[in-house]
Amino acid sequence: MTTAFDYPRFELGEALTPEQIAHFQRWGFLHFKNFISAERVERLIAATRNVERQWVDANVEKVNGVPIKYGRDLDGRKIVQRFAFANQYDAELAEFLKDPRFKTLFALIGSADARVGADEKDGLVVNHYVHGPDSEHSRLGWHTDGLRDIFLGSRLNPLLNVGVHLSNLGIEHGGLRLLPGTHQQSLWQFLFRKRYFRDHEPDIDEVAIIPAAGDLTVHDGRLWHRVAQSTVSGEASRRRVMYIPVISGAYAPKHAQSATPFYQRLAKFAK
Ligand SMILES: O=C(O)CCC(=O)C(=O)O
Ligand SMILES: [Fe+2]
Repeated sequence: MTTAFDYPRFELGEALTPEQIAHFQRWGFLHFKNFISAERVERLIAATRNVERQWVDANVEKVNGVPIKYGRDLDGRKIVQRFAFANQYDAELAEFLKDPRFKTLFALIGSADARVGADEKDGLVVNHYVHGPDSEHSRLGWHTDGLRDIFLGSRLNPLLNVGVHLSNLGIEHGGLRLLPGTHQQSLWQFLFRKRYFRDHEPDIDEVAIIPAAGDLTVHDGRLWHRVAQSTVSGEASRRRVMYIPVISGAYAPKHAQSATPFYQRLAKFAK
């Protein structure tokens, strides 16, 4: 079962504090309260709906080579459950990525070329989970976000995955589960600690991230994590979270002709 490792919640100021940096270095993640207001949360959700409408209408299967995951909402309506590069389809989302506060996090990467990957990796990812009869997306197996770099044949450049949480969660709603400290591990452990995307079992050492809407989290690209399924179903299980890649290394923008990365096939097991 999930342990009650009660980790500290921080506030994001003008600069990271030594305590925040030390926590990140030791555990590989940080949780900041109240990054955006409830009103901003609503606007961002509306923006994702706008993108969803465009993609459902046009039957968009991939954006810049990255497959878009569809499912059915509780009322049977077709919805997007995993967006990639959503920022390229909505001005509000594009603007959000320019929030100067994301730059405060660059210090965690310790690399002079740290940047928000607006047109790299998967761009702005939005996950919309709902636990209902026809939802295709209610959980996600154990993985690290850095594996894709290994598959792409490049070395693992420092990578942060910055989560902006748009739903109020309790532990019963499932959600992000992290294995603290696993960002400092051997390559073997990085590759084989668990079976990528296939393993869903809770880990005795995992930590449950329980955010309120508007909170921000950061995790290291090498940290093992999963998304637990909600133990309640229906409307109460709805969970939306956006992920912003903060990356380093050679600039590698994606475009409409980009090939589908091999690791995306692994992610197919993600149910
Ligand atoms: O939904 C989440 O909180 C995490 C999703 C995730 O790990 C991913 O998309 O790589
Ligand atoms: Fe992930």
